[in-house]
Amino acid sequence: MKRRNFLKRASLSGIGMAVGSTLLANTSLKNAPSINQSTINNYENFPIVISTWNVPNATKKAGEVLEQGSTSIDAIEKGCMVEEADITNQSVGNGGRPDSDGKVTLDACIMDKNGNYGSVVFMQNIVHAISVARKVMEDTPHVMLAGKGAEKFAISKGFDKTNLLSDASKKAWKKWKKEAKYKPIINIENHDTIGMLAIDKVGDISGGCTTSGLAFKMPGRVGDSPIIGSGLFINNTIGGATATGMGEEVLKTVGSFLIVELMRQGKSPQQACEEAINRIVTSNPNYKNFQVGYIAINKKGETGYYSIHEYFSVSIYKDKKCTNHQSDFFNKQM
Ligand code: SD4
Repeated sequence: MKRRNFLKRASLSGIGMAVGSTLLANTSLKNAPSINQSTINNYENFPIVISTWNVPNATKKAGEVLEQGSTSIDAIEKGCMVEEADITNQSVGNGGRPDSDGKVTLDACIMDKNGNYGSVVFMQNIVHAISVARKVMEDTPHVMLAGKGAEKFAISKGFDKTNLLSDASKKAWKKWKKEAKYKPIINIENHDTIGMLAIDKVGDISGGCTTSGLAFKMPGRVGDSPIIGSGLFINNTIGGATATGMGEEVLKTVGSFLIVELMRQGKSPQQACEEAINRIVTSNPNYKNFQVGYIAINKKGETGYYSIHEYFSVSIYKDKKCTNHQSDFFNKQM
């Protein structure tokens, strides 16, 4: 091809020559991320993964998947699966705490670099809700499947039926039942819904969120975690955000979408997370009684995290290392 024609084609596709052949080889033009100079400069810092709570195993797993050159969506699925399979994590997947009837019901969602989204809500008997959410995204014309329909779909896709109620969670439920007080307050110190955001080696962002929801919740209750814009939102030209904590408050403020929009307006991930927490505490005087935590990442790979109360933490995979960090928080007078 003559040099003049090559240059013309490169500029028509919106991809500058500086991006290099690796990116061109790995990214179809249709799916190409929005590229500007600041993102190109940061490619050497990628991949990056950030997760809610101290989940080094899951975060490291996602990081390792990315180091091998896989896509961010693969890393999200593989990373989240680690916590879903961990029976000692009583907030996610197998071993999650049940609802007030003693049934473990899962919510999960996943979102890719092209804005595609899949979720399952109120799904029982299947360990890897994140993988079922991905199948909803990739293999159906829909974005969300609920309850028995989600379970039936999962089984049709080859997922095994499993009793998700562990002995520890059954014991906790029996103890709770003795008091029989319905008080949907998320405890501040100890809950580990996993929200995860990842940038792969070519700078594409995906995210996922998976949970068994509020412990001993009303049967049928669905939180923020599987809801697009609330528990998770990704815009591959801007960044992504995900949430943990009292889902009702995240839903009312559409927290993750808000954070991504604030980043679009120029806020850093940290400033955007703080503003989203601010929206909750200024609109709900009851904020002292519940926790919400947000994490965010932008296209440059900058991260942010913030919560209402103390004890929120995050795991970050960067430079081939996974580290845990305590979050700064709003309610310092408590
Ligand atoms: C929910 N946001 O169902 C979830 C709960 C959670 O750590 O994040 N727990 O409301």
